[in-house]
Amino acid sequence: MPDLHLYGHPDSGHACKVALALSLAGLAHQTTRIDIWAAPESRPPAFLAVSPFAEVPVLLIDGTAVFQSGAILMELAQRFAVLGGDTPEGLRRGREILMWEANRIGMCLPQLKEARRPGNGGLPAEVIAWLTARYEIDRQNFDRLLGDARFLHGDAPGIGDCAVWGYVQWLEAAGVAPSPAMAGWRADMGALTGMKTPDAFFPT
Ligand SMILES: N[C@@H](CCC(=O)N[C@@H](CS)C(=O)NCC(=O)O)C(=O)O
Repeated sequence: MPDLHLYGHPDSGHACKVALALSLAGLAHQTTRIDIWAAPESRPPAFLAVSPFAEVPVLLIDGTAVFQSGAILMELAQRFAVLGGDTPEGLRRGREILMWEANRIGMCLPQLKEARRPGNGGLPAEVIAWLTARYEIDRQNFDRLLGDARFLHGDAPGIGDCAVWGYVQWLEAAGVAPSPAMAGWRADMGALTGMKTPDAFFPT
């Protein structure tokens, strides 16, 4: 079993995606919490040496660094044949959901959440309205992607579910609401063995 070491922070939905995948797949790993609110240059040298943009998440696999949450999820699915990675169809589904999430949900919910963080200067009202309108389209499309299934990968969760969970776990903090189907999916995700709070994923 390779040595796995995840750098992340509980406020990072991108890091939570990877922590959730490791947990659901039962892959033993170490974590190091990186203070993403501190100046990048003040972060630990060992982390700065492996993270090209000083961002989390980074996963070390036997000392080899992989960055970008979607790339890490694909690496885990393929290398360990987990979370959809055990079949060509599951891998394809994972790639499709990951690309969609990164281009859509990942381009509005993080910004909406950050705009409402206490102490943040916020964003102009018209920017909030534009991001919210984008999210509302994403919510409709989530419902289409889920269809009648329990998870985005079907009967069991896959890397696509982990990717979407990253920021959909925080809809209320972003000032938006789930569709009924999305609310049901969140409840099912929340009940999974292996689901944890962000703080539990990245203990101090
Ligand atoms: N596209 C990247 C996004 C990574 C990212 O934006 N990480 C943020 C936290 S969510 C970060 O490390 N911010 C600290 C900084 O930029 O200094 C991914 O999918 O991993």
